[in-house]
Amino acid sequence: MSVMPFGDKSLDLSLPHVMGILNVTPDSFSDGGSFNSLDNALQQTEKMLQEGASLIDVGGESTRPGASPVSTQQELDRVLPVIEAIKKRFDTIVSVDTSTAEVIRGAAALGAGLINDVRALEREGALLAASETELPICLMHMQGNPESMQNSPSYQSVVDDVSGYLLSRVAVCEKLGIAKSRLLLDVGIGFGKSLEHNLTLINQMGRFKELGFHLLTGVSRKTMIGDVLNLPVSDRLFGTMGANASAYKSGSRLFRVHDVKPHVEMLALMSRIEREI
Ligand code: 7PJ
Repeated sequence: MSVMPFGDKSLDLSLPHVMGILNVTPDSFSDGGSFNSLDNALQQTEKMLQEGASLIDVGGESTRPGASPVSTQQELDRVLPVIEAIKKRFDTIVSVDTSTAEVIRGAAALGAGLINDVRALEREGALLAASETELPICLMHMQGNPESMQNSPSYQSVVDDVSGYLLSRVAVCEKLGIAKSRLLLDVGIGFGKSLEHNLTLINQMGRFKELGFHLLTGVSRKTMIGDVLNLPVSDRLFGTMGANASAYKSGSRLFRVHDVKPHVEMLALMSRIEREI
């Protein structure tokens, strides 16, 4: 057992868990913003929970390659009503996919259970805001920023560079009194990485597990799947599952996905088989 608190609930992270993606952006790349009304967001949440999601990840800032920044007010207006409605209606863990201090504070006040930050709390004020919530935090690696990160990503050694960065963010968190036990790590598939970088990071995910943190993987429908299979976003489920299965075998236990049911079933088998051996 490896139970981690997520706000008013907790998860046993010796078992795999699926985090369902709920984009509340009008321009999100793979679901085109079709869930950007409150009703649609709640319907999608209900479906993902019925399919076995353990958490719902609510994000109001598109971080797809080339995306333009969103104002704090816009992000607050998109995200907070959805979090409030989900917490009112469903008994689940809401994760907030944000880098913005005001959104972190607002989400925590409404009962969010996880801060998921693709900028690893580097944005002004985010570190302090996150520390004050006492919630768990997922620190993700990104090289550059969404506007330009795919232009020419380069590393000395992608595994060493990403793990060095994540450990440096862990150290900064610890300085502010954030206990290591509150932190999850994510290599940041697709965030300033070539196809080779992404493949290496998944191949070497065990190296990140050795750092002693729980790992989250976000590869759902991403460009790397399309690059390997030469398939559009709409046809990337099976490839996504292959990448997530590989990450599971290397120790990742949280999977941020669009397609909940196939992942819940795949991971149930992988986990069961692992325990029977
Ligand atoms: C990730 C994320 C990811 C974590 C996004 C997309 C882009 N959060 N938020 N990890 N990706 N922790 O879904 O394509 O990989 S947004």
